[in-house]
Amino acid sequence: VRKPTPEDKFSFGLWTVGWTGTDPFGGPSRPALDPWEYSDKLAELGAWGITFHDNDVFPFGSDDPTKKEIVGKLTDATEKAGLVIEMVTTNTFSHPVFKDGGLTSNDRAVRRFGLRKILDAVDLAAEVGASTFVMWGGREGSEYDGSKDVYAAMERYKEGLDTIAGYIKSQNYDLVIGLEPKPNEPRGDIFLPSVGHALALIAELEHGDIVGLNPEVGHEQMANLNYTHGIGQALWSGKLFHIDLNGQRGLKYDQDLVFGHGDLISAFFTVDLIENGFPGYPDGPRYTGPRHFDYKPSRTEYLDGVWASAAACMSTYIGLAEKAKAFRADPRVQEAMRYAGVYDLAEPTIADGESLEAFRSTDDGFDPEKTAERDYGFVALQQLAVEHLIG
Ligand code: GLT
Ligand code: MN
Ligand code: MN
Ligand code: MN
Repeated sequence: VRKPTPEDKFSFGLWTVGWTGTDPFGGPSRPALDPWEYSDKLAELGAWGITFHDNDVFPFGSDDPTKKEIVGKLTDATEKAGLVIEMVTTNTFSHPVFKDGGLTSNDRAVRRFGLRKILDAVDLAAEVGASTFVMWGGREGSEYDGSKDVYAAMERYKEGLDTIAGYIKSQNYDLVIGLEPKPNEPRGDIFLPSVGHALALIAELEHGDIVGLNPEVGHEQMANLNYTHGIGQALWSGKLFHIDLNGQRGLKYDQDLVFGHGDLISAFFTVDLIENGFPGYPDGPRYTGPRHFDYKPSRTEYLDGVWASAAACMSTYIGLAEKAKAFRADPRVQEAMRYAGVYDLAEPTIADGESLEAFRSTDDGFDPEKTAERDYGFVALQQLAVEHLIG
């Protein structure tokens, strides 16, 4: 597989390579570096951009001069390395003050503090030239149904999001918001557990036009959902603003594995959709944003393993993109797709200008028994994908 270049638009969260291995059962298994040490190394590996939470860069509670100094050091380093800071987000989950959430905490003083912290991070995002502002509400939720008024929580979520989106507009910031769904962990149940829930909340917002999604592979898979379908529907809704690529093996804790180290065939079709678009719509909607990795180098790895795992994310993506191109270009695949009716689904069911009356009374000799004998050949099509993948 070829080496990554900035044209690939690969980006990484500072918290990904920066994860020191701390988990609920043990402390760090490797040292924490300075933010610019991570960005320098990522640039060297061929990444195009980085992303971060406010507190990946400066500690919670830092005063303004401290923030300015540290952010300045980081932006100097990214400029020198030719890296883009494409996304910024807020940490409203680590400090215990957020143990019941930031925007939907039962404690109003916490909500007011959380919203101020998020607005500060919006200013920071604009200042460093980010184009997306991600919001993962990891602590928004509950363990016990009796502890949370869900109606009120949705009201407060909406109030918070509209305040933030309205502020972005009032400042003319070139920023959109990407909501990141997750079903659980760290809360027993997190609000906006899936792509669909987030889309439904966005539809209720006053400033929903600049609010979309940042779906993560593993988060949909933790809910036993299909990631490729999730981003497909988000694309159809015009709401796929950003993506978090990683790997997850089945219904367990959030593994944040290297992209492709979970469900490889699902990763193949994810890349196929991102790179090649919808088969029936050659000029249809495409995701053109960053290929952003949100993974964790396993706790067993020391620093060499950290860099190897970051390189692996990019290498896997490039390899799958090459395979997906070859898959779509293969005449056998095109024939199998035709046989399967994949392209036919793009044709409207009722013809243009056909009245409902005419439609309902048409007897075009349709024979359900005969048509039920149709062979779709989906298995053969899938086998061609597998052969491309392993071949
Ligand atoms: C945290 C979470 C990720 C989110 C990050 C953005 S923070 O690491 O597990 O999935 O994308 O807030
Ligand atoms: Mn995750
Ligand atoms: Mn995570
Ligand atoms: Mn994520």
